[in-house]
Amino acid sequence: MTRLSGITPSGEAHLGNYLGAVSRWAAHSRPDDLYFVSNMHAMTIDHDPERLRDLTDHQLAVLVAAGVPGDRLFVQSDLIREHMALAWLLECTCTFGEASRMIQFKEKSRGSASVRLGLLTYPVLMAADILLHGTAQVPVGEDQSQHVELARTLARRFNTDYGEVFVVPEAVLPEAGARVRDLSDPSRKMSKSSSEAHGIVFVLDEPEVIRRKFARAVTDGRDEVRYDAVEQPGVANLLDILAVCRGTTAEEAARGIGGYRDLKEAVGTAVIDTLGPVRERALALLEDRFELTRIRQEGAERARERSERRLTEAIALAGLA
Ligand code: AQP
Repeated sequence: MTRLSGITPSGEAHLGNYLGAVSRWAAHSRPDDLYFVSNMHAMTIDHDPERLRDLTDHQLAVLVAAGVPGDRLFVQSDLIREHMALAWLLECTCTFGEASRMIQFKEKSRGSASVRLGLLTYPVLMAADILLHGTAQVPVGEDQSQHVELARTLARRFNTDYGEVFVVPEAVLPEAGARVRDLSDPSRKMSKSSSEAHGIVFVLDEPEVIRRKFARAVTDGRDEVRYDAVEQPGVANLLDILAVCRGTTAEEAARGIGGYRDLKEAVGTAVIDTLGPVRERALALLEDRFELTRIRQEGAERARERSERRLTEAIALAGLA
């Protein structure tokens, strides 16, 4: 029952990635699960090769430092031949209409004079990621469920037209996790690609930087610490973060906190305590190139072994061997 989840190195890992996804992957992963750094997905828009290389290592180091088991991890481009071979078989299974109907493609290409072909075909690459590894379940939010639906369609069509080879995956709701909002604008989620750096807390931020970012966090003029996501979204975001770090409910987290200054102080401290050990381990790994390379190579070997037979069979069934 393989579950597959990925993180795209489109920027540095932030508190939202950590509390909403990575810490859960570390705490609840099962032996068959796979986690990967989807660095090939970071190329659908302008990118700097050197930065992409660094961010790929950075994301891998954060995953390991957070406690995601090394034997369930790999970097997508370490299997670039495998992923691209299957992506081609699936591109020739997918219609142009299906690819161009993807909502994310429409949204991300709207108003852009020059749209990369990769932006159109990226859901097919995602289908290849899913099908190559025999994934049965893909934990995704609403924004990615259409892509999993496409992977299901392509798996069924390939199985019917050429022969049974792919597990037909299903989208499953990720375990309820914190949805962390931008500290400078709580109407939007904390995002790697946001332009307002002070609204994002990065996993590798120094403690003083974290404290400063929380001190500047947007709240409101009431100075009343209670959980109301509609009327007080900034305060609710801080309480949500505090609650996840402390393992309590947001209402419990609010108890005993007199004003916004105290709230910001408390949440800053809780986040520093939560991220501190992860930051330390990740920085140590980034210094230790030998260890990071070893983790990467072993992950790639394991993922390749697991997927090899399926890919060889699909290539043969399609008439290429
Ligand atoms: N703010 C968030 N709160 C909770 N979970 C979040 N995730 C992302 N942002 C938050 C979860 O992190 C995992 C990896 O994310 P991703 O790399 O696949 O891309 P994303 O969701 O598009 O993340 P970003 O940071 O917003 O990146 P950009 O700016 O490049 O689009 C996922 O499980 C995601 O749900």
